[in-house]
Amino acid sequence: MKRRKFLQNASLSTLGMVTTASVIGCKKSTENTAVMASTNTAIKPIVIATWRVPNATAKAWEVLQNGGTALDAVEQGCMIEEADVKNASVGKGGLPDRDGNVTLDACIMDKNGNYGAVMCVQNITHVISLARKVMEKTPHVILAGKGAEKFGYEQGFKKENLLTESSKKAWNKWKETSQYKPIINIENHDTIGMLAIDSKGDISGACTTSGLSYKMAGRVGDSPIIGSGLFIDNEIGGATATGMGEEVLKTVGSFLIVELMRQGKTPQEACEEAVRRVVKKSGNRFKDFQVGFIAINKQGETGAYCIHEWFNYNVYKQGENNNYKSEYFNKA
Ligand code: SD4
Repeated sequence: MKRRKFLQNASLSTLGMVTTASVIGCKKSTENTAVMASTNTAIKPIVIATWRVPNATAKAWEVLQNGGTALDAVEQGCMIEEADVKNASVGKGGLPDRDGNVTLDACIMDKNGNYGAVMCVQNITHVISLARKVMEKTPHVILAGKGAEKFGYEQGFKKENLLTESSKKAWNKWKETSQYKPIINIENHDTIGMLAIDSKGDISGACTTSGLSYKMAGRVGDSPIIGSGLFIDNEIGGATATGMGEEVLKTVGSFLIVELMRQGKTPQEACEEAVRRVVKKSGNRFKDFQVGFIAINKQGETGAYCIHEWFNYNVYKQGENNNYKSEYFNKA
């Protein structure tokens, strides 16, 4: 029995070695080959994150270089943006809803497919860590609003006012017209979705945001929702989203990308297909909103695609932390 298992494993890994090269460039592959190709030529460790977030990817890289897990890396990387008051879309300093309340959404997924999320949380900066606590310390996967906040304080999180002077000023200015019109790429840096592969080849991901600025009170976007703002399958890869959450939710974009990669698409091809689905579903409305995806597969290949120009993303691999401009759909 033992020997048979050994032989099975041996033949699988041999097959993996043979197929790795072909799988990378191959459009169609079976589920098994995608899984088996995972361990040989993979680029690892590696971190990829939405927007220009070099400090966040550097932190995640540091964790990985020190032998840390992908889960620790994505959590600690995202915490950098949550604490940065200059990032108006994440954590402390995030722009508020219409009533002037900063409400945060976040989720995290580990290599075993475990998931934890919080949504509409006030007064706690590091909601990515709170999401991890939900995943690790509760029988649930999502906590919302007051319940999430209460759980946070029980877990030792500090109560903080997240509305900074400059966010308050921006909100007051917005109130002069109270016009609600999402603006494409309003920030140079934005919601952070991060994916990482550690030195063992395991994948995790995280996503954290203050959501759309001046949203209705209680509004939740894609970022904390499994399969929409983030999805990880350690056999295949991971994906995460930024932009108009309502549109990402309607296509369950991140799950779609991972499933497309399972069917043999590269991360780039999968991101492109997901954006095309979002666009198609929207009729002509896509002209007024942005959606961007990034993805990684088990080999450490990455992809990114968005609707409109100027979405960008950071990749830290082989000792280099670079920002790249994403390819985009709307060339009109
Ligand atoms: C949301 N997807 O709440 C987030 C917002 C975002 O870049 O990503 N902005 O809809």
